[in-house]
Amino acid sequence: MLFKSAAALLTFAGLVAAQGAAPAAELKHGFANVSSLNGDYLAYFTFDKVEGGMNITLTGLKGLTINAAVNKTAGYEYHVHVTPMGPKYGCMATGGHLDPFNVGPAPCNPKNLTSCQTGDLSGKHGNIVPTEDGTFPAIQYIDTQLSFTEPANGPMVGRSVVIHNNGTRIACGDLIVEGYTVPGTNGTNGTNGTTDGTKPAAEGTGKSSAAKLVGSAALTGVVALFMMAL
Ligand SMILES: *[C@@H]1O[C@H](CO)[C@@H](O)[C@H](O)[C@H]1NC(C)=O
Ligand SMILES: *[C@@H]1O[C@H](CO)[C@@H](O)[C@H](O)[C@H]1NC(C)=O
Ligand SMILES: *[C@@H]1O[C@H](CO)[C@@H](O)[C@H](O)[C@H]1NC(C)=O
Ligand SMILES: *[C@@H]1O[C@H](CO)[C@@H](O)[C@H](O)[C@H]1NC(C)=O
Ligand SMILES: *[C@@H]1O[C@H](CO)[C@@H](O)[C@H](O)[C@H]1NC(C)=O
Ligand SMILES: *[C@@H]1O[C@H](CO)[C@@H](O)[C@H](O)[C@H]1NC(C)=O
Ligand SMILES: *[C@@H]1O[C@H](CO)[C@@H](O)[C@H](O)[C@H]1NC(C)=O
Ligand SMILES: *[C@@H]1O[C@H](CO)[C@@H](O)[C@H](O)[C@H]1NC(C)=O
Ligand SMILES: [Cu+2]
Repeated sequence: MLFKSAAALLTFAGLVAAQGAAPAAELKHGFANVSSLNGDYLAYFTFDKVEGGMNITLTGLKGLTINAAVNKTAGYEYHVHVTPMGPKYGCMATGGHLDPFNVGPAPCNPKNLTSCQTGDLSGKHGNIVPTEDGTFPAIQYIDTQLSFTEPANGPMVGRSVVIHNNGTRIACGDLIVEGYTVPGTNGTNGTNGTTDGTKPAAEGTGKSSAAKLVGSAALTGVVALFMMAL
């Protein structure tokens, strides 16, 4: 009798654990439609999970001309920033660079990824440098550090992408990952750069607040499952 109920309990616990551990749909695709307040600057990013990392493309560039660049040799920098913009606050609300390994703002050496903040895409793969005639080479590469699920304290869900001109944030957009809802947004997808993105800002190092929220949301889910089961 005792054994029976213990076995039943174990089976039950296993079932609950299996349900609790069952992941939502696998996160495979994301995008960020990046723009400035007035739409003068546009860029479309896609992020696809592939073998060995994240396949990133950058297309549809508009307005990021060589003449508009403060440093015409350097062009434009861009990064994954820690937080989404939210409905009102624009590029200034995006925090610093995604940096789960606490690398800090020292220059990134692309030949030594340990020296690079995970979100420092232009540091690792090169800036956006327009050609003299105002066109852009299509940008596509595989980043080996970015992941929708790793590391646990700083995956790239619930983030944003920001383009800078000599440091100044000029355009941004929330990073929307299909199958993932940013905690606290009640199922909405956030916004693109529809608010002021023109003010300069110091770059900080970004640690994940979203990851904590994800963690507590997952915990809430497990607790809810237990409560439902009991
Ligand atoms: C930004 O969002 C607005 C409102 O949702 C939409 O009309 C516009 O097309 C978006 N812009 C880009 C560049 O995605
Ligand atoms: C993002 O941009 C793509 C490419 O222009 C467009 O097809 C899509 O509707 C946009 N999505 C949102 C949410 O603005
Ligand atoms: C990455 O994306 C590009 C552009 O869509 C595509 O041509 C390429 O095959 C992709 N690479 C992998 C490994 O899926
Ligand atoms: C402009 O960018 C180039 C290439 O990144 C750099 O070597 C140079 O120091 C920059 N110029 C200024 C004035 O910051
Ligand atoms: C790579 O960068 C890290 C962090 O800046 C540094 O500690 C390490 O010495 C570098 N490795 C090489 C081979 O340069
Ligand atoms: C460009 O950035 C450099 C380095 O941060 C800064 O010293 C310089 O004043 C900036 N130039 C302009 C025109 O803002
Ligand atoms: C969340 O969305 C649901 C369904 O659209 C709505 O009924 C509810 O009021 C929303 N809650 C908040 C806090 O916005
Ligand atoms: C969020 O964006 C994704 C990708 O475009 C879309 O599939 C999903 O329906 C959107 N969800 C909401 C609540 O707008
Ligand atoms: Cu940035």
